[in-house]
Amino acid sequence: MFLLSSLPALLCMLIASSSETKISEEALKTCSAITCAIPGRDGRDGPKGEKGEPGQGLRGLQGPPGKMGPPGNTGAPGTPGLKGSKGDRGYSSAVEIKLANLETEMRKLKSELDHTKKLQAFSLGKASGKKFYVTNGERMPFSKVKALCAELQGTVATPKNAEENKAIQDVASSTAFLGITDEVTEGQFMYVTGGRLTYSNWKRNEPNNHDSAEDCVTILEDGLWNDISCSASFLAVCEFPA
Ligand code: FUC
Ligand code: CA
Repeated sequence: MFLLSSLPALLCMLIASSSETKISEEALKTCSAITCAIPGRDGRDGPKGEKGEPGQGLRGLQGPPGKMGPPGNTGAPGTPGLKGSKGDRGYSSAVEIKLANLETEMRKLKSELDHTKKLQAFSLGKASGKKFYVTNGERMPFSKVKALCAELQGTVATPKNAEENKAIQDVASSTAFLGITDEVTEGQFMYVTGGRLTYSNWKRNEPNNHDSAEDCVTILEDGLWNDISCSASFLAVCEFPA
């Protein structure tokens, strides 16, 4: 009696439990015909479990490298590098060749000028480190003498001591103008290049400002000085620096 009545229920339970989550329609048909205990719906998901221990299985092989990432931002400039070694001379440009030729030519001209100056100094009896005096042998008023000497980049001969006075006397074959006047203040002789006299070699009773018209100075053949009219004509002697 027990076996007969309990068998369908047992079957029903077995069928119903054969599917874990869903009860098959077959089971429901069977169950509807008999007294059957059907399981309730599944409960809600429980909370997430803690992370498990790493697995014991073999690790897979390393995969291929990933794609290259985008380029990064430009970095700050680095410190300057060391100075490089000197380069070779390279080829001269046409301009450099011309410059080199000009420099060679200039050296030659300088050397020739040096030689010419030595010859000139010798011919003029010019001593080393001493001023020298040159005349063209012409007579002219004082204003013309000044202009001529300036044109030659010199000044009118002006003795500052006995030695220079003698040198001018030797160059001058006749009375010559000196670079001295009292044109600014009567009786106060000055160098035309500026400044009061520091040396004089006046002839006796000179300067006398004869006829109140003598503002210029001449060196006579004996080397003595006489004041004279600037508009009279006398030898032009120019002076050049040592
Ligand atoms: C003397 C000089 C004058 C002028 C006259 C002829 O009186 O002082 O400068 O030479 O002679
Ligand atoms: Ca005089």
